[in-house]
Amino acid sequence: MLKIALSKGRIFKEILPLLAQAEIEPLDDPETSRKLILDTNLKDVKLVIIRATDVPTYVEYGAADIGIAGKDVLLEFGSQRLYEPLDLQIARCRLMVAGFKNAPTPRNRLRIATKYINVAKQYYAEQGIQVEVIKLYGSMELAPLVGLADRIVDLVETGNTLRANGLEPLEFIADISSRLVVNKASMKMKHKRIKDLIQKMQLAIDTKN
Ligand code: PRT
Ligand code: MG
Repeated sequence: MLKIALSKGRIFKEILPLLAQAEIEPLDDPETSRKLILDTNLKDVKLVIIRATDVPTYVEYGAADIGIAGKDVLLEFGSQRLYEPLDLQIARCRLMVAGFKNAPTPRNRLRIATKYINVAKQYYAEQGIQVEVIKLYGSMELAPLVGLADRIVDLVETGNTLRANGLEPLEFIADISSRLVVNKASMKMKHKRIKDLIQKMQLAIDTKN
């Protein structure tokens, strides 16, 4: 059995063609089905549908052999506990610092609101800037508008969400795309099956680009 953990939404939509190249087709649509474990055309492959931020945890503990997760999620989770053999080059965006363009320098420590607290702390530590990082779970753009934070660290694709709230991207942190991650024990125990899957997906990515 091979269990693949992934989130619904943009990652699910964009991974479908790559899965198809690996001859894997889900039998249900996670947007309409309430099932959390989806069967596929292959008896020995199941898709486990979970929150994007939970994917690395499922894979670390072997509840899924393989996961599909954004590099943003993986940077925040840490890279030591999983293998990351493949850049799927889907769901691309950038991790940025954003805020008001001409905001005055705050008197006290800069306050940063984000769901990426580890990434934000590391980014500012590397520059020797003291910041106070505030953990949020969504709608980061709101924080500067109501005076909760001076800046945010968030994903930017078109920049429309920032602009609609009077904010601008200020500093680049990282290019983001989705990655295939593998549980360390699964990589050994199911090596042939997983290597075959990676090769087929790699080929699909190369032909697409
Ligand atoms: O929604 P939920 O809380 O369940 O989880 P999630 O938001 O983490 O999941 P989802 O499906 O929204 O995103 C999954 C992954 O897609 C992320 O982890 C990223 O790796 C990737 N991705 C790519 C993005 C975007 N592009 C993106 N634009 N994830 C989120 N956004 C959001 C961004 O946070 C901001 O609110 O879209 C908005 C910005 O878009 P623009 O085009 O207005 O700049
Ligand atoms: Mg979302």
